[in-house]
Amino acid sequence: MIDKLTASVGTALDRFIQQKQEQFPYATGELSQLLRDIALASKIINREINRAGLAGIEGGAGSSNVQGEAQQKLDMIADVRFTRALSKGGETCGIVSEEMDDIIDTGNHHAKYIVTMDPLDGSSNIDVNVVVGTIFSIYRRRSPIGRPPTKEDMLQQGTEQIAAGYVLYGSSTMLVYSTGYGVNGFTYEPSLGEYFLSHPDMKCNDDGNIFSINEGGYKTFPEGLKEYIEMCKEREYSARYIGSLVGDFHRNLLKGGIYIYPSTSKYKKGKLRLLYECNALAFLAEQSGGVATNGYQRILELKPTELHERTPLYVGSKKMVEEAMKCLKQYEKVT
Ligand code: P6P
Repeated sequence: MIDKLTASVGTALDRFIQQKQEQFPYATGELSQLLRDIALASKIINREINRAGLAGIEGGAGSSNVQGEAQQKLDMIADVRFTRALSKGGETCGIVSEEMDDIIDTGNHHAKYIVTMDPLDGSSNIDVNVVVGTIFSIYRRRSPIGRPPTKEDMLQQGTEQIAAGYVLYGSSTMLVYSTGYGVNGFTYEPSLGEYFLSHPDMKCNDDGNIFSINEGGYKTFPEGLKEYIEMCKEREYSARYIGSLVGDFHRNLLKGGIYIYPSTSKYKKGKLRLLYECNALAFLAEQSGGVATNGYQRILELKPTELHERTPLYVGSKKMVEEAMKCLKQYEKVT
């Protein structure tokens, strides 16, 4: 059993990745390089975001993605930056991105990994200077090495993830990721252009008193969910909703809490995407002691059938998610 690396706070990301790799005698370094490629792209995007107001790159790009959602200029910039970094890095044979309808073939057909990503989640918040994030998952390809990536490579359930993480472009920029041996958080020092370990071995509190949900859709919520929300209010929990998934998830990871995006009248299957939003956060939630479900089933065990399919998401502190599920189930029996 690989014991968790207890690297000291302040360890540079590069050193940390190297130390972790050395714990695996048969590691060939490809995953390490892929993580470095992601970190590099995030540094470039961080710079773009921080100057968005001055560089005329705020606002809509005048196009929409496969979901019919208006794309922001920075959505497209982030998509290009990540795709370019992963293609040039050589360790990824294919990418699924929220911003592109089909699989992106990087041309690296001898690479053994694929990446699913939301290059810039919550990008509409940039114009109002609110936190945004990048979300990514890494899987081993299933198709034979040497050929183009296939849909089968991409439609893997979340339990197959080799690694997953997010970048949070907030009051500070952080990279939080897991390779299946716990969750570690790194804070970016722009003057040095490097990430440093700031949050080793992150743990999600078993319980919490923060609930994150857009109650604008309350009228159309499942009845059991309404019951859970009323219970949170009875207990005078804090309602916190940034409208940026990575920001809400990160706060709940640090302080305890639950984030819910249920099925609504507008999004029957929920708004969030399974392949490049929910699976990654579910992986991190479980790796830090939390829980992630669609209200009934473990997110990581959902079998994807479409690249851009959506799912309801209940994620965060174990006791809070389990209590919400109990309300959903109890109410279901009644109706
Ligand atoms: P609503 C951003 O568009 C996003 O995908 C998540 O980051 C965020 O949590 C959610 O949608 C916000 O959606 O319907 O509350 O505006």
